[in-house]
Order: sequence, then C-alpha cells, then structure tokens
Amino acid sequence: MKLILAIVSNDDSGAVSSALTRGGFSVTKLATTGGFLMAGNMTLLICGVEDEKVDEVIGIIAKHSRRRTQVVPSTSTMDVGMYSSFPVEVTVGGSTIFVLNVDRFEKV
Ligand code: 2BA
Repeated sequence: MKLILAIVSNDDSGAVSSALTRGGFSVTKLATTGGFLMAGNMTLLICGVEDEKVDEVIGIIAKHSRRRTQVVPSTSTMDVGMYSSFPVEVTVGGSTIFVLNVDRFEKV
C-alpha cells in the first residue's frame, strides 16, 4: 500500500482532485508554498493506494496537470520613462509526485 504526495499548481488542483475522486480515490488538499518561487501550490495527499493502482493515480494526475506553455503580457522599460509591452511564453502546470510505502493504515 502507498501514500502518494503530488505537488500541483493551484490552477490544476481542482481538476486533478475532482478526477481522482471520480476515480474512487480519497484526496486531501493542503495549501502549500514552493520554496524557490515562494508561489502558492497545492499538495494532494492520496493515502491507502493499492500498489497496482499507483500507475492509474499517476496517470490521472498527469492527464489533468500537463506541462504547457502560455503566452502572458510582459513589460520592459526603455530608459526614457516609456514602457513597451510584449508577449512572453512561460511554462505552467506539471506535477511533482512522490510515492511512499505505507506500513499501516487505519481509520478509527
Ligand atoms: P518544478 O520543478 O515543477 O517544481 C514545482 C514545485 O514542486 C516547487 O515549487 C516545489 O514546491 C515542489 N517541488 C519540486 N521538486 C521538489 C522536491 N524534490 N522536493 C520537494 N518539493 C519539490 P518551487 O520550489 O517554487 O519551484 C518552482 C519552479 O522553479 C520549479 O518547478 C523549477 O522549475 C524551478 N526551480 C526550483 N528550484 C530551483 C533551483 N534551485 N534552481 C533553479 N530552478 C529551480
């Protein structure tokens, strides 16, 4: 039996947790913050996953949090008090997943 920890972006967390719940998995969402960018993300706890279901869980997470590019507006200063706006492509989404062994799992 495994505990799966998945760190997903806030934008994708709703779709990922809904899909996992529909798939019959129990999910707990923790609001977390990345140590590098200090931006909010979401850590999903999926506990009590049978070994043979781990790939299914990872597949669901991957399907709903794919890494993709997005064009966002950015500005730069032109030294004479003027700003120019131009689109830049940034990568968003993706998940970081840890699979841990569970020695004992009980609900009392
Ligand atoms: P990702 O590698 O996709 O990581 C996204 C978030 O997942 C991280 O947020 C962190 O909260 C978590 N995470 C990733 N790997 C982890 C691990 N081994 N253990 C625990 N948590 C982990 P941030 O730390 O804010 O990082 C955001 C993005 O910044 C990262 O995206 C990566 O592209 C970049 N990054 C992170 N640390 C970096 C570093 N030391 N140097 C260069 N880029 C870094």
